[in-house]
Amino acid sequence: MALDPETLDQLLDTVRRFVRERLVPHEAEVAENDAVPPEIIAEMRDLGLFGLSIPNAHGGLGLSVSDEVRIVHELGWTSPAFRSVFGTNVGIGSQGIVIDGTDEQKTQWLPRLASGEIIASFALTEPEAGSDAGSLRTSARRDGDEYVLNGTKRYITNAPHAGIFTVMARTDPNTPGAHGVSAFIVERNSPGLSVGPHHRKMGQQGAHTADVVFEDCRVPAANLIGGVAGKGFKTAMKVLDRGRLHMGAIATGIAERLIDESVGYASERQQFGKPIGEFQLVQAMLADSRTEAYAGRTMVADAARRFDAGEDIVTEAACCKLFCTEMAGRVADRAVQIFGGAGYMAEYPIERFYRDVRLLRIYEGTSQIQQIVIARKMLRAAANR
Ligand code: COS
Repeated sequence: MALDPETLDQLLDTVRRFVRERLVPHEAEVAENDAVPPEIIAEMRDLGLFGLSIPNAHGGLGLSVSDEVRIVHELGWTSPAFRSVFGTNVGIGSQGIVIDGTDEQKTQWLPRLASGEIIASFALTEPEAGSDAGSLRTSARRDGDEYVLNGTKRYITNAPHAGIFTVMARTDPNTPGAHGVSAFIVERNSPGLSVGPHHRKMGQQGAHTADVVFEDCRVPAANLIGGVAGKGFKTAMKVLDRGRLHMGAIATGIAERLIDESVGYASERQQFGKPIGEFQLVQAMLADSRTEAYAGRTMVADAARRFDAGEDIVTEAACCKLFCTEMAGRVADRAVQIFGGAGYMAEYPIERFYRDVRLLRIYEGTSQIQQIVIARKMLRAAANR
């Protein structure tokens, strides 16, 4: 459901001020300490950020995707580690339940995710199954009223903080590929579930990922998402489609911040007796970044509108993820170039953002996976003409 324009404007204004006044001043500290301060997380809860995409009926703000991407765009103005705190509750951790969960599952879990009482993580990737998600090996064997899970999930965002995991596991060992996979809600304190130490990463310090190990982990059969086995891969794909629009929005938001930093520096930094922004070669970099960020923002808004209208947006979501994350990489690279030596130094934020944006082209489906999704759809459509 879309908010009325006035309420949306108020929410956008509140989030914009929160980002610029509360989050930006903490960026360096979060990177240094590899942690978002608890009082900031409490403020995120109060603002309703954990429940942006969860329906009103279950305690969230119930934003349409068009509204969600505008809010997420604002959040892109600061370190992506902040968004990551509630990002899995808004996106991949909760949406499996929102899209395909039973009424009981929604009632049981969504209000607690919307309030931020618990964090949800999305557990698809495995040591041997990344881009080829359908080859996953984690098994879920039915045993009476329970399933018994065995396997390892890798690089799971927010795993160290999660209260529940949406876990994709193979319920039918005789069906290889996507069709033997089911999705489960697995509680953190389930016997047989353990979370490894959080990984050290290139960037995005303050956002945590870890491996999740299932050793004869018992899960009630009632926690099978949607109550029907064999649908988990499709649930995961639908979750990722929506997530790719969200990613497009965050990438364009970060690009806007980097452009703002670049323009500020180009206006002040003097060389050859004048601000470097007066040189056309620097202007070209600024203009290319502005043009590409505008293209990204516009395509995300268009795809979100189509999503809200009920159109099939698989191709458009992949286009947004592909273009916007690659674009953010180019904008970050130009920002380093405009800052010159200062762009390489840790005392300025550019160096940190440069490392942070590198992940955008990898997680929630690499650029190459987006290309495959787009091209396959084109070729299939051509074959059916
Ligand atoms: N929405 C709904 N259903 C979808 C879908 C989507 N976006 N994409 C695929 N499906 C369905 C297909 O229609 C097919 O069902 P039917 O056989 O009943 O028609 C089934 O799912 C299997 O699809 P497909 O044959 O395309 O599966 P593949 O194993 O070839 O894999 C890709 C497809 C590569 C697209 C998939 O594995 C993928 O997205 N990988 C990347 C995973 C990822 O993003 N990982 C990041 C980490 S998780 S944060």
